Amino acid sequence: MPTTSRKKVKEYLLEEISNNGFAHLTLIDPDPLKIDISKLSKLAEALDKGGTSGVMVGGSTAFDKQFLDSVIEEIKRGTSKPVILFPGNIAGVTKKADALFFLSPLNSTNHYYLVRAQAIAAPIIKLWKLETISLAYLIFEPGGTAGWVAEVQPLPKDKPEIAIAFATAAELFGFDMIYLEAGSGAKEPIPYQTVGAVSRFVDIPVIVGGGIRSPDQAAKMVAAGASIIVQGTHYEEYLKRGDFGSISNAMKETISAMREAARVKSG
Ligand code: 1GP
Repeated sequence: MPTTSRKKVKEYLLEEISNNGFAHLTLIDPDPLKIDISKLSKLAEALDKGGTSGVMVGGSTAFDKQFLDSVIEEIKRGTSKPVILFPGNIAGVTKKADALFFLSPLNSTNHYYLVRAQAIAAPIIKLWKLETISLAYLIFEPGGTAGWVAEVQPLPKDKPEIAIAFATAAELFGFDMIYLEAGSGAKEPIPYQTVGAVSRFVDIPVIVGGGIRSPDQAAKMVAAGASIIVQGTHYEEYLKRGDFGSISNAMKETISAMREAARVKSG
C-alpha cells in the first residue's frame, strides 16, 4: 500500500484501538539465522487473513541491512497492512517501512541505547520523511536478549509501582506509546495485574509483548487494559513447520478471543 494514499500508521493504530478496543501486531525478526525469507510473503498473507493489524520488523541482533530490506519487500508482497520498524540499533532503520517505532529503552543504564543511537539516526529519518511513533520501551525481568543487549536494569514484574513510575515519566515526556516487554520467547508474559495497573494510570496506549502464546493470554491482556498486543515467537513456531493454514487459524482464534474480551470490557 503506497504511503501517500493511506492514513498515517499512528492514526491507523489509534483507530483500530478505538474501533475494536485493541490492535494486534505480529513481530518478525529480520535475522537471516532465524527467518526463511522464501516463506515471508506467504506468512504475511496468512497473518493478514488471520486479522493482525500490522507487522513489526526488528530484533536485538539483526544487522544485515540488505536482508532487512528484502524482508520488508517480501512482507509487502503478502499484505497491505503497515510494516513498522522496531529497531534494536541503527542497523534496524530503513526507509522501506511505512513507519518506525522511534524507541528508547528507558530503563537502560547505557547512554548509547537511551539516546545516542537514536541521535545518530534521527537526521536521516527526518530527511526520509519516514513516519515515527515515539515509544518508551520498558523491559521487565529477566530481560531476555533485548535487555541484555540494551544493558537494562530490568523492571520487577511484581512491583507495579515501579512500572507505573517509568510509564508515567514516559507519558509526561510526551512519548506516543509505552511498550511493556517481557522479552521475546519469555516463558511467562508480564503479569496481568502489572499491565492493568499501568494501563489504568497512564493515558497513552500501552503495548504488551513477550511470551504471549495462547488466545486466552492475549484476551486477558486486553481485559487488563493493554491497547496493542505483540506476538512473534508463537507464529515463528508455526512458520518453522511451514503450516500457513494453521497460522491464519491461530491468528483468527487470538483475534476473536481479544474481541470478546474487549466487548465484555466495554459492555
Ligand atoms: C518481543 O514482545 C515481542 O519484542 C514479542 O515477544 O516473541 O515472545 O511473542 P514473543
